[in-house]
Amino acid sequence: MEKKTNSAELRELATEKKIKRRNFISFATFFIGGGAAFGGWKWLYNSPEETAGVTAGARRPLRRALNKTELFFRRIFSNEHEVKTYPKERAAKNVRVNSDIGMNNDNFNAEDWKLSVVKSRDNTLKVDIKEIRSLPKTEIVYDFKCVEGWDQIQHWAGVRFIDFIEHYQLLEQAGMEYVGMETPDGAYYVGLDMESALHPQTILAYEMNDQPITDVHGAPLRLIVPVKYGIKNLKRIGSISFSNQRPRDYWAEQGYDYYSGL
Ligand SMILES: Nc1nc2c(c(=O)[nH]1)N[C@H]1C(S)=C(S)[C@@H](COP(=O)(O)O)O[C@H]1N2
Ligand SMILES: [Mo]
Repeated sequence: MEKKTNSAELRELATEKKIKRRNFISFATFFIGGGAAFGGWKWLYNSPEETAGVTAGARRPLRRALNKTELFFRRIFSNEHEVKTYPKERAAKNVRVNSDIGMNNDNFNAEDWKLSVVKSRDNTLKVDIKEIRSLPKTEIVYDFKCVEGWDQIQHWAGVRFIDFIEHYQLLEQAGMEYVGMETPDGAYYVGLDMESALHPQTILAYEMNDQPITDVHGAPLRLIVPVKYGIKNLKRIGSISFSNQRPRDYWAEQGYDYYSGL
């Protein structure tokens, strides 16, 4: 009887100790873990901002993580991945007009517009719209998506960027990592990774619904890059350049994702 009580007591004591130990462990975990989280946050908070400008000054380690996921997605959505296309009848007749940055320049004259293709620092190719229209034409009907939350099935036609590259023998330039495009006045500008620029569905478009592109939609030539959100689809292209550094990008400077892929 005594013995039983003793052993029962012992067991009780042992359980109590276990509970205490557990409590200790969970408290310790809480404090150490919490401390680590706080330390981690402070580390992130105190780590240097990357150079402001191109990516709106995200903390460097965060940007590294973002760049890693970006690379991951770039591999998945390689050029074998094509966006869904639709029959022409599905295309919107009233095509939505969004923003018009870089398109209110009174000095702009569509008649003497020429596309500047910067081949190197002192070699810029000038191409007029007639010449661009004489290149092989590609059409696409797909769901255009804006980050603001709307989408619309639209019909565009023009020359595939990859065909343009081949025609003007810009393969050396296409070996670089990025393409930059800007409006003639330089007020709107985008940077594109080369994979997306050379994607088989990426076109320099001069027609919408079988008609020359209207002013508000980016006459005489705009970018249609279906693997990206609308923000990257620059209207009224003035110049195209190539580089291994990220070209400046209007919305990335405001904090939007540089890649902006779909
Ligand atoms: N030059 C220029 N291109 C631009 C823009 C702009 O403001 N200026 N807005 C972009 C955005 S946010 C979208 S959604 C599409 C809209 O094209 P749309 O007006 O033909 O619908 O153009 C893109 N290209
Ligand atoms: Mo947009």
